[in-house]
Amino acid sequence: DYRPTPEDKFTFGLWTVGWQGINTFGSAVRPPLDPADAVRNLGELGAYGVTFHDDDLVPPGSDPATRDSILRKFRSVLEETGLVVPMVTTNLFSHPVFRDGGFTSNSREVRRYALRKVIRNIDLAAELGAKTFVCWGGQDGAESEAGKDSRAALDRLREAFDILCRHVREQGYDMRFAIEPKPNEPRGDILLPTVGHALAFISELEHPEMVGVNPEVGHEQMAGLNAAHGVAQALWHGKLFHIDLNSQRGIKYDQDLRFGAGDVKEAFYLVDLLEHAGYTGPRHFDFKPARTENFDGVWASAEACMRNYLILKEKAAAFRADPDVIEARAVTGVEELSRPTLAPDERIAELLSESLDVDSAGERGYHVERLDQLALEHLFGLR
Ligand code: 3MF
Ligand code: MG
Ligand code: MG
Ligand code: MG
Repeated sequence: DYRPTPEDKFTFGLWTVGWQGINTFGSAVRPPLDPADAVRNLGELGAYGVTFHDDDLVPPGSDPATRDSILRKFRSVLEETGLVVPMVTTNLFSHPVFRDGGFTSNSREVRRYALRKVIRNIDLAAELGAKTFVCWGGQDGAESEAGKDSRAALDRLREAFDILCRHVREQGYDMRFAIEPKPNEPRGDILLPTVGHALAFISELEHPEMVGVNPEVGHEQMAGLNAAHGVAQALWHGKLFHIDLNSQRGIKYDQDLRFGAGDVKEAFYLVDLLEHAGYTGPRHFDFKPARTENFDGVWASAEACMRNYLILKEKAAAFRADPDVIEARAVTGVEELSRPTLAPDERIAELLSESLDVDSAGERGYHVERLDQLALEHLFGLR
């Protein structure tokens, strides 16, 4: 009956179910949600853990005594429910001080403040046992090239990650970073807009092994890209440190729809990829319960994220086990692609001595449409 259990490793950001529905034109439609209520409800629904931005849990400007009492209460509800905190992240976007960015603000003072904020939050993450620290540089971008030197911004971003990695190493924390790419919103253009840009950036760091990516399905789709392809390349590089599951319908504002509610076919192939590749990290949902909903709808949509993942996981397994699919896969040659093009001991001279009748080879049909139609029929519930 697709009831999730903690073994499924489903996690949610406090900011997801806690989203009050404030958008560009509309005010809040729901009251603030107490983090303790969020944790209890998610626990009852079968989630494994929760994640948060520093500011989601401890309101900015809280005095040390308030911070302590909030953290005490939060730890006790984690203990009571058994939920864990596998990932923590940071808010370098809400406060006006970050209007020109955090790590890449033109203001050096702001950049130094951003580093202090994140380092303190990393210490909290480590205390709570989180192994992944996600960084989304929401305001790190520009509307105009005039006021932002992109190459200098990349220098400062690299400097920031080198400093954060140094802090983690000096403290001896067991923690890795995951960069979350996004093409735009809130900035006209954001630095590291896609998974590919982030992967290239990581290779320039002092400790590239400590930094990976946190792709968000909808963010890749906002750039017109195929999210499953981006995740596949992240896996190929050994860099899928975390993932934000949600969905999106086309190239427009960041919809953060519940997982599965956007492009169902892409969600199916993404779940198939994660399960088949043996991804073991949390299945983290970063969605926004629609503004049409009251709290009943919030919990229903959180439950639906997990349910849709489990349904697609079952569909993907049934697809791969279907004898017609096995036969159709063989016809496409999808498995033949795993065979190296040159044998290990083969010389280039041997390759050059061969010939191919390109006209007859050019006539081959690969019958991918038939295989994809079988996938759709599994999705439609016909097989
Ligand atoms: C914005 C996001 C962010 C990040 C979060 C975690 C508010 O589009 O997706 O959520 O996921 O900051 O790093
Ligand atoms: Mg999003
Ligand atoms: Mg988002
Ligand atoms: Mg996200």
